[in-house]
Amino acid sequence: MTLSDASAVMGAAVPLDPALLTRADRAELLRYMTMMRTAEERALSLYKQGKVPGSFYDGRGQEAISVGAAFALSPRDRLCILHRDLGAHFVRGVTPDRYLANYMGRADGVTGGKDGNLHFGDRARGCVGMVSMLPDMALVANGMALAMKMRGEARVALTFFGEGSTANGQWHEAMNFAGVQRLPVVFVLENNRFAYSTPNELEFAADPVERAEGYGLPGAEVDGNDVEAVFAAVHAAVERAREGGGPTLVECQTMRMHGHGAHDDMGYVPAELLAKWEARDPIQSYAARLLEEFDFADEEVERITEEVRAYVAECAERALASPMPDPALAREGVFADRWEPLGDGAAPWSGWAEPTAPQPIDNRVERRAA
Ligand SMILES: Cc1ncc(C[n+]2csc(CCOP(=O)(O)OP(=O)(O)O)c2C)c(N)n1
Ligand SMILES: [Mg+2]
Repeated sequence: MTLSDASAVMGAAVPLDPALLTRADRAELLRYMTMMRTAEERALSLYKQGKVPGSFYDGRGQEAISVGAAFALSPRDRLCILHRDLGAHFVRGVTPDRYLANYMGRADGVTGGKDGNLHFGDRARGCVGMVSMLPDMALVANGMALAMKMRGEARVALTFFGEGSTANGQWHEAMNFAGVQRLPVVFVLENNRFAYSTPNELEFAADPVERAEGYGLPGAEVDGNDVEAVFAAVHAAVERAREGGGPTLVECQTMRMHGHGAHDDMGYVPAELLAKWEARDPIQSYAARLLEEFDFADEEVERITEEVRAYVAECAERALASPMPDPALAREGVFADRWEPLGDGAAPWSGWAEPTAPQPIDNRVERRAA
């Protein structure tokens, strides 16, 4: 089994049809990964300037996972996004100015200044606010998936979590319940080799993907630094869930290229390990692949990078100009005082068209002509 061959571990699942991603989609995949990297670099520099209260966390090296996975969903699907998955927020339509403003605790942040971190979800875009206790978002995703199943909707819930989360009891309950109920849920596991300073070999004796069978669901293992491999595996899992086939655990092998947070110098990570993964950088390797395999010109790739840099710089100016929140609003929105459905957002990714489906909601996506 090779790490990049999702179809090998997915058994009978659909291998990635290369035509499934258009040229425009491929440019978007690169754009979103670059946007995540650039926005996080900018946030880190704001943190170092003392403009971010508290601490700072990023997903450097893991951009292919959140972008590839979120790209495989359609607008009416639902997401539980965690602390290394900024790319998924961007794919759903959160903009870097709102992300940067959030980290600085400003009024225009996604939480309006209530959280100075990544513990947010943009409800309007179908994303649930992050639950910090790990991996409780898996239980939230199960709840949404159960509701979708009970209503007969062809929709899917997806949640991310790190490999450290798989050692917590809640994780076992989530897997078991999803398996028993055949829930339309996709579990995306980011194995970035560490939970804080604890390495894989001290985390588990059996890799989590090998446990999937014990819960009665398929496990897929993919190269988490290959955005198309992640897309392929998650797309197959999403289609399976949508058709009533139940949950899938997709383990993405990757590396956390920064410390747990900006306060962590990760002196415990062997230099050779970092060097090995640095050579497999998801953004650089995808840019090279676009040139070699998909007939992109150097200038096109450079233009994407330059456009993203300029856009993130503009967004940073807007975030810095955002005022501090009005203290009178501190207690508003803390508890729900009315029922509000999650929105479907205006997910701006190309290629995936929302079907004009009759009730019950059938969210199967159809390809637009390339
Ligand atoms: C139940 C619980 N215990 C401890 C923490 C503190 N904590 C936050 S992130 C983290 C490490 C999680 O590691 P992993 O799941 O591998 O995710 P990664 O940070 O590597 O992406 C811990 C222990 C928490 N959020 N929830
Ligand atoms: Mg981890």
